[in-house]
Amino acid sequence: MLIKVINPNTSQAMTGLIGRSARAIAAPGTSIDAVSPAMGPASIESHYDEALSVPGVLAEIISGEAAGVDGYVIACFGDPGLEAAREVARGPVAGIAEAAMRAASYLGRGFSVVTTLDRSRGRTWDLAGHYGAGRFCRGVHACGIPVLDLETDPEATKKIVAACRVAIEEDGSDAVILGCAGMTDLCAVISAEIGVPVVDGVQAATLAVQSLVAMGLRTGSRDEFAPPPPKPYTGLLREFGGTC
Ligand code: 5HY
Repeated sequence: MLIKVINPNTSQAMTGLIGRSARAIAAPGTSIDAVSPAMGPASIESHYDEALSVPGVLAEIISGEAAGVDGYVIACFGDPGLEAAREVARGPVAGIAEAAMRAASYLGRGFSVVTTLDRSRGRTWDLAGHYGAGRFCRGVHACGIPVLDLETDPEATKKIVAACRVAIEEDGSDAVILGCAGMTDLCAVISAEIGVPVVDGVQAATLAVQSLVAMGLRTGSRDEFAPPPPKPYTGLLREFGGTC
C-alpha cells in the first residue's frame, strides 16, 4: 500500500519530520511518500496562506493519481483543499485536523486543541463544527509560537506544555490535540508531562487512510465528490484545466 503524505507548506524540514512520524506508525507493507508541493507558502498561518496552499496540494494529488497512490494525508491542521482532493483522488483522503478530532472523540467527553497562533483558532473552531465534533471540542488555545519557530525555538516544548496545562484546567477536557503538523513528534513527551492523552493528527490520519484502504473503501463519487467537470483554466492555473 502506498500512502502519500502531503505537507501543504514548503518547509522541507517539517516534511521530513512529518514523514518520520507517519512511517513510525504505518504497518509493515505500507509505504509512505512524504512531500511538499513545488509551489506554496513556507508556512500556513492565515486564510491567505491556506488558500494559496491549495493548488500545490491538488498538484500533488494529481501526480499521485498518475503514480498509483492508494490514499492521501493532508498534513496541515487547516485541512486545506480536503474536499477538492476527494473529488480528484480515487483513494481515501484524510486531513490531520479531522482525523485528530475523530480520534480524540473516542477518548472521553471532550478534548481541547492547542495550536500555534491565536489567529489560527477561528479556523479550528470552524472545522470542529464542520466535522460534527463541535460538542466534543471544549476549547481551542494557542501557544503563541509561529509554525517555523517550532523547529528552532529551544523553549517550544515548554511553551506548548504550559498551554496544554491551561487548556485542561480551563476546559476540563479528557484529551488534548496538538494543532499543528510541526508538533507531530511531541505527543509522548507532552502526554507524560500533563498526564492526559495527547493526539497527533499526522499519525491519526495515516492510520485512518491505511484502515480505509485495507477495507477497500474510498470517497463516494456518486454525486458531490464525483470528478470535477473538465474545463479550461487560464493563467498560472492553466495546467489544472481538464486534468481530472
Ligand atoms: C500546520 N500551519 O499544521 C498549520 C498549523 C497552523 O504550516 N502547518 C502549517 O498554525 O494552522
